[in-house]
Amino acid sequence: MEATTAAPFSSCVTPRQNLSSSPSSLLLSRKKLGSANLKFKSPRSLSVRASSASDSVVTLLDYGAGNVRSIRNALRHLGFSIKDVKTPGDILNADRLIFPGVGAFAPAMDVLNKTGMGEALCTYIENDRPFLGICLGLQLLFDFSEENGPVKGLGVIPGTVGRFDSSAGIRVPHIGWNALQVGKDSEILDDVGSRHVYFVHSYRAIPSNENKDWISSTCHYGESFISSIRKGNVHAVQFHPEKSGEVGLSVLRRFLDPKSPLKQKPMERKASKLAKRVIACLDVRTNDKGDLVVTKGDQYDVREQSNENEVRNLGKPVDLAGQYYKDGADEISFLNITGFRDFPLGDLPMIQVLRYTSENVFVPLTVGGGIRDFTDATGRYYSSLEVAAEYFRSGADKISIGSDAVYAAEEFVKSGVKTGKSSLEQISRVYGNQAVVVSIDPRRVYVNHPDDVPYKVIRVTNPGPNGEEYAWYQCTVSGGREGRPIGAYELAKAVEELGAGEILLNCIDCDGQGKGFDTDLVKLISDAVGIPVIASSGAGTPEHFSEVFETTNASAALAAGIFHRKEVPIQSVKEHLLEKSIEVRM
Ligand code: 1PR
Repeated sequence: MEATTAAPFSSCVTPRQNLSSSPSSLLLSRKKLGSANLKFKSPRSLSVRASSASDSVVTLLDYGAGNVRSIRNALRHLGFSIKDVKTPGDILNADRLIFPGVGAFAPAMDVLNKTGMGEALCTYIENDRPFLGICLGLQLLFDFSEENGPVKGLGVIPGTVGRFDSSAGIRVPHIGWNALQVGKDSEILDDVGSRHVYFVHSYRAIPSNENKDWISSTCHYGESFISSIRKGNVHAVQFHPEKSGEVGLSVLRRFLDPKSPLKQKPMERKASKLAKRVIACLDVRTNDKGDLVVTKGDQYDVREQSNENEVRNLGKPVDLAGQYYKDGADEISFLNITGFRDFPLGDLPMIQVLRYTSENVFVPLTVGGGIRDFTDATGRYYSSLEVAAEYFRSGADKISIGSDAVYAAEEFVKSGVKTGKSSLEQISRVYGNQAVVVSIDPRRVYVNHPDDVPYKVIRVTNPGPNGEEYAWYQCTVSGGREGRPIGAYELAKAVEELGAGEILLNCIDCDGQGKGFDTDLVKLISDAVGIPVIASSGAGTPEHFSEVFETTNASAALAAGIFHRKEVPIQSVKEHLLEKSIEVRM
């Protein structure tokens, strides 16, 4: 059967570039194909899988807009070597091409148009060559995107990419593990079955009559959106296979080697919706001997109560992260807890930790600590963007900002003006808000009356030491050392405005206590903002996780001590949540 693309390829047409290498003889160049109303080649007619000599090479289109380290690591992990696209000819000559689009739609299209890569991509796809687009690499195939637009896309698939509608009561960005409704002969999704895969995006392609022939799966988040397309050898997915654990790796494997056997056993439980995430957090710092260790505080005090008063050492960061990945953590966070005083780019071991971890851990990695503008001892100035860029290059999927976000929020609350200059705003603008977490370190302050302070005050479930019925949550900086004149509520609302995509909500009072999350605080913040909130601090039992999910709108819950001390395995937490009918990824 010959399928026809309903839309002409007009938006593919860019000023013709000189292709530095000639197309393979098996490829029809766009010029030869000529007409705008091109017929899509039948799936098998031009299907040419790589010969055995090049079977282990995959061509990667990385136009330099962000972190594609994760996909590189996943491909290497699967035994493939990577050939980078340097010229449009490299696209035309590829045996199989992966396009992990990163960044925003408009700048990506700009690069594709200016370099001639867009046209080469269209030709490659028209010729039904093996192609896998990921995330933005799916969206760019459509006619238009509303992201800072409308902006014209490649026009391979008819339809539009638009922002999720948060007025429908959903949190945007869509972050986390969601279920697919897999349609016809998806091939690369054969192993996904009823499992969750990892999404992180604010824009989505909308299913329509015009593009229904392309759709191989949809996902539900407030509404149905296109989670993957397939026509012949051309595939694209909105989720991140390189961040979807073993299931995601099998999606990549099935694309690279369609004959590879199915690996996943059938699931007992069917994934049906966005899962609540369970996150393992590693507070990392150098101990007095100079080793980088995972440590853990009691209310942020990470030193042992012994004569030596040494930094508590709970293990090696890379080993522990690897273990938590195997145990089923949905995400792993590294917090460089002395980053506020030491310059993180001077902390090469931390960068190495990230690099090594990302080679074997295929769930999202967040790293925080010390993200701010900095001038080193030699007078060299580093912008916070450079610090974040180095973290992203080293394998982070998201960065988390603590102290610097407090200063930015204070300024914004005072002036009502967005300067665009804060680290939060700059990083969010360049990498997208889904890549920016704000970590809040609040401390509970009891008051007798709601009017006692100019901050949001709530009635607390458990009264204070002197019977106080109210409290506000004071934000701190420098690892809890300094209280600031802003509450967690005011901060959360401000950082959402400034471009945060997610909030990591700690609580100094509960940290390391094992008595449960501060559900008053988590409820306050998760009801105040429209971005996902991660509840943190105080987990001691699996029941604490179900409690926080049942009583608040938290999207994820994070713990440290109970996992490090092996008191509660991650799997026990998840099994308990399932028993309570709370959807989790298994
Ligand atoms: O201010 O941008 O340099 O970021 C510093 C980062 O380091 C912040 O995210 C801050 O939360 C973190 N941090 C600084 N000092 C400490 C400390 O403990 N002395 N750790 C610290 C914060 C809190 C949680 C912890 C949970 C769960 N750690 O992340 O993992 O409370 O613990 P639990 O399950 O054992 O109760 P910047």
